[in-house]
Amino acid sequence: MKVLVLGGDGFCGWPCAVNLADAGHDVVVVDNLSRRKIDIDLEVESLTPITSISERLRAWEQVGGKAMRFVHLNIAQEYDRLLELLRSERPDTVVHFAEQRAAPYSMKSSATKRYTVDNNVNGTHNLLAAIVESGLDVHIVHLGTMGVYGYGSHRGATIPEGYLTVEVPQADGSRFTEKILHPTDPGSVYHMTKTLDQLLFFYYNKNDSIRVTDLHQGIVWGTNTALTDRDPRLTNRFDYDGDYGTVLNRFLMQAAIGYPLTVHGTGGQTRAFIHIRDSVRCVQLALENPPTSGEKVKIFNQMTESHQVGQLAQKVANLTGAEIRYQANPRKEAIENDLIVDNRCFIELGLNPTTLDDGLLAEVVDVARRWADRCDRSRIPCLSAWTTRQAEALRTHA
Ligand code: NAD
Ligand code: USQ
Repeated sequence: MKVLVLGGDGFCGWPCAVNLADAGHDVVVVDNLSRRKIDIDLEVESLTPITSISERLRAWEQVGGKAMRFVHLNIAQEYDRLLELLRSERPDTVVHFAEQRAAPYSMKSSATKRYTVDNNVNGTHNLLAAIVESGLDVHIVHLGTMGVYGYGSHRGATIPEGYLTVEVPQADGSRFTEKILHPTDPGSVYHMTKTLDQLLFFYYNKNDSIRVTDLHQGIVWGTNTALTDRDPRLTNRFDYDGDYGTVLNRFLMQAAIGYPLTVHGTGGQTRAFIHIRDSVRCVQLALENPPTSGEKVKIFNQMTESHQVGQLAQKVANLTGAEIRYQANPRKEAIENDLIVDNRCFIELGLNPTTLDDGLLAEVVDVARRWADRCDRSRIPCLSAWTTRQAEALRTHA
């Protein structure tokens, strides 16, 4: 298949691109390198040293990988070039990772809120409009988030894969049942953009029969896959800072450098997780099992397990001897929540879930120890507060 990987230089996109090339697909990586520029603005770097995109692609060919091309393009701002790219490449599938993906970054200031909305919503909409204008039958595989369902109000119910069956009462007392998009409950401006993406897909699928698979992915942990491990120049990024680092990788990295594990609030927040190797595998499964013509948007819950943040910290502490430090929560989020998730679609397609075993956790600690001297400890605290109330709590408990 001919595949465009939008955001193919990023944490999830890069291992996905090499995996698809390795599986024999004809891959074009499309990225505006904005993630690398945000690192420069924030004065922080990936814990692992990452090479430039051209060096990555050269190294990939030198280790025998099927060649990939790179197109530097901003999908949110360069509509005409995006349309031209679709017309010239005529892809079977576009895998769409190209969004600003950090909740804390999206909540830093009104400038980062506006950037996140402009970038994510325009990017997704440009892609949909360009596919319609090109007249091509392209399958979009989009990386969405488990966060669209929200955390806190499920009251023990299992979260279905995208659609909820509801009963609607009528004036005469009768009821009819309907399958609707699961109600959304975003917890940050970033998560809100993903709920807007979901609506864009719903509309373009209904109006123009665009084929879409929307992957509601949990928090990705780990760093490399067998393919990015083939050569140091292929190494994947490892975000650890308070804006871009995600919880489990942060805990593992903090344990590696002897920094107390930063649990927000009580640690009662439950979240869904998936290892980077499974994330890559899921994207391939979604791409190779597209919706049929006229089928409604396929929604898969791309996660393999749920954990409470405090229990994760305890697990990492047991493994490494790290200290745990509970801190004021910079986020406005439920103190505690349950999370029961249906993920049958991927299991039925053959996913064999990688779960949180000690060996894999230790592997991440080893990577972090190896690059510990690249860590800037001053960038570890999460300082992006959701409201002035959280900002005040951070100041008082600092
Ligand atoms: P990332 O920031 O590492 O990668 C995103 C890539 O997209 C970057 O290389 C960036 O330069 C590029 N990009 C952003 N805006 C662009 C634009 N307008 N035009 C072209 N390129 C653009 O993020 P990631 O962790 O790889 O996440 C990828 C996708 O997966 C995101 O959409 C994110 O919401 C989703 N996701 C990530 C996680 C996670 O834990 N990392 C979990 C669930 C879902
Ligand atoms: N948390 C801590 N300590 C930390 C960092 C985070 O306790 O040092 C807590 C947060 O308060 C939150 C939870 O851990 O309750 C998860 O935070 P996170 O930063 O790991 O994840 P999140 O902000 O939800 O975002 C990440 C990705 C995003 C993706 C999302 C999937 O950055 O792109 O969409 O995970 S999900 O969480 O399933 O919505």
